Amino acid sequence: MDQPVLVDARPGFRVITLNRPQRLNAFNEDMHRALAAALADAEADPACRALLLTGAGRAFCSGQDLQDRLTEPGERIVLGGTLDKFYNPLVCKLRALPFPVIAAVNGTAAGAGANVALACDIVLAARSATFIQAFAKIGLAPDSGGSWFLPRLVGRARALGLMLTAEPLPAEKAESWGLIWKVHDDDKLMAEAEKLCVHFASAPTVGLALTKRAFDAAETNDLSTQLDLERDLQREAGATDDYAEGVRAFFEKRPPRFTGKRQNST
Ligand code: T3D
Repeated sequence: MDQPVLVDARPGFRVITLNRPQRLNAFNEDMHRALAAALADAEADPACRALLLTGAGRAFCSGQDLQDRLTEPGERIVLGGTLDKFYNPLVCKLRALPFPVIAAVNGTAAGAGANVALACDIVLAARSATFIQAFAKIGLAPDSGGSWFLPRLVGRARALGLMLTAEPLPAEKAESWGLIWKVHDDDKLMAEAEKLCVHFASAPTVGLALTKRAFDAAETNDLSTQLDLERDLQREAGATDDYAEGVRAFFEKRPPRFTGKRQNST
């Protein structure tokens, strides 16, 4: 049987591919478990300094596998358990990983699939890709962070429009609305995403992880709390070998050699 998730360990980063193309990479429990294991494995590897998440075939991910939600007439299903067990921890993990996570949205990203992409730090999309908040089409409310990410990224009017109509948002519009970072031609997407990972594989990883933490905390902090946090995070960043190397390299007029080490050597 095909693996629901493929992992390719490259020098300094990993490529994780959702691999249920016959269902447009819809999430079932096997794929959730495999993805959680792949993320834990990447996090535990000190050599992993970036992660690329993409989908096999023509889609990124079509959200929950609806085959697992088909009921007999009159039968009702209790939702929420899968969110507690899988989707919510997945979104939190993607945000908390101590290195940049890049989504390469190679095709349709629908329902939870769209919101898992938006939970990544940098979202790149193929020109032909679309983002669909598909929940309204089947009588559901948003999940996997959609009601949190969308209004923050594109404002309430556009967010609610997307949610209530479930209209597909083409990648180019997603880019111009500020939902995602960049669009690339379909045949260039993976090369561009990998180029970014190669860049992050020699970046000052701890500083980038602290940057993620600052941005996450800023969602709820007031300015003075955030200023205090920035001070504390800067203290941590300043204690890294990479900061010392960055300053030395600046004065020696050469490119820095960042190790990304999560613990400094002194
Ligand atoms: O625990 C919980 O359940 C709560 C959590 C909910 C999280 C969610 O994600 S809810 C939202 C679930 N997702 C959707 O509602 C999207 C369903 N899919 C679509 O609307 C369309 O497939 C797309 C817009 C994504 C793509 O359309 P199109 O025309 O390009 O492809 P298609 O022909 O509809 O799909 C191709 C095949 O994939 C098809 O199978 P077939 O007919 O060739 O055998 C289709 O059934 C299958 N497929 C697509 N999405 C899903 C799926 N199979 C199962 N689950 C899917 N989500």
